[in-house]
Amino acid sequence: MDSFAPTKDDRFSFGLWTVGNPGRDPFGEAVRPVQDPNHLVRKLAECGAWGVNLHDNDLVPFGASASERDRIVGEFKATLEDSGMVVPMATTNLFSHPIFKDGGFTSNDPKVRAFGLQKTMDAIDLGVELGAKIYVFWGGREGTEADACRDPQEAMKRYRDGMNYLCSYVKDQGYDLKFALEAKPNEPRCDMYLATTGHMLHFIETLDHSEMVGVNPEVAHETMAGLSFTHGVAQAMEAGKLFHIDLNAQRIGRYDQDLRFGSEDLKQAFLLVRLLEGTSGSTPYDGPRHFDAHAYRTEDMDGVWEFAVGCMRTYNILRARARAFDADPEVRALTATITDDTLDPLLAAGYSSDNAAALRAVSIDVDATAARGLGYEIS
Ligand code: GCO
Ligand code: MN
Ligand code: MN
Repeated sequence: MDSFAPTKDDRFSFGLWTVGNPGRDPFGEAVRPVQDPNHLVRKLAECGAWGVNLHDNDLVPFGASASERDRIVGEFKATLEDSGMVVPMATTNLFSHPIFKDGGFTSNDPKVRAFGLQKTMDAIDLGVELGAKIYVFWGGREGTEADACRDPQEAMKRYRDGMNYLCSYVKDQGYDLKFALEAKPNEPRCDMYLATTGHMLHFIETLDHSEMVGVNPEVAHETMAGLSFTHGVAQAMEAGKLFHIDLNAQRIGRYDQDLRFGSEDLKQAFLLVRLLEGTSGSTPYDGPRHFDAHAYRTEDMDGVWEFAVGCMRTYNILRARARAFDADPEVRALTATITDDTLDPLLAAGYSSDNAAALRAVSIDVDATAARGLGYEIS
């Protein structure tokens, strides 16, 4: 019995575009055949996954007729039912079709912006029909190469108008759906707007219905920018804005590698799982554990399923390690809160002129405090 084998209780999900990725890259053709979405769902269920996520066109081809759409969706719903799988998240492909070559919501052309909204409203209807509660926005083409083509301030306004429009659409339909915005610094554009989770967190606060909008941070994207993913996720959690997460692996300073979770920078992966699981005592993340990763291009479909199980097992192994770490008496002693009977109440009371006078009157032994070793180096 493999105690790290994934189960539905772990709430692991994969995008259809992840395990279905045929391995095409800018330099080479597909190395694996295109997969039927229904087959992918059944295989994911066998592997121990709980959910499957999709872009509109991962399931319904671009330009499909209404009757074709309904037939495809009907068959997919039957497959979900049979395999006991759910669709926790859905999203729109606003990057593949040439019409989006210079952006969807931020394009200079009102026809493109209008088409982006039309396509997204249809895709929201599809996601809700399949049971999705979270709707992701990754602005794959929202950015520039020729940066003088538009005032980046105007781009922010258009992005905001698009989000406000779609929030109102969801409310008007009475859908139980939240939005999660996914940042990326570059690729496929030279520079993308709203480049990091931090940018997103501020942007969200400028929206009309900010309460229904959070973030979908991705390991690879913050790491591309050389940032601490764990810190970005922690800030989102503390703000109550971690609605979804894209787990994978990445080396700093490269193209978006979307590698198997835990296959690079194990320490960051460990710290991330520790944070999400709240093993140090903080409030855990309660959303889906979603993998937005691709199997190496060296693999056939057997390798893809090994990769999928590997993502989930790695998470479960790291969760066990995080629990053990935070239960370790040595770790507990090192991370225990330092208490001070005089200073704690004074700091907690916040500012008033009396409190400030009392605080200033406390004599702190600066040299002794600075000289104390913290003991983080353990051999
Ligand atoms: C990428 C992105 C995408 C999005 C997906 C869902 O860099 O390719 O991470 O995979 O996550 O489009 O919005
Ligand atoms: Mn990515
Ligand atoms: Mn992603």
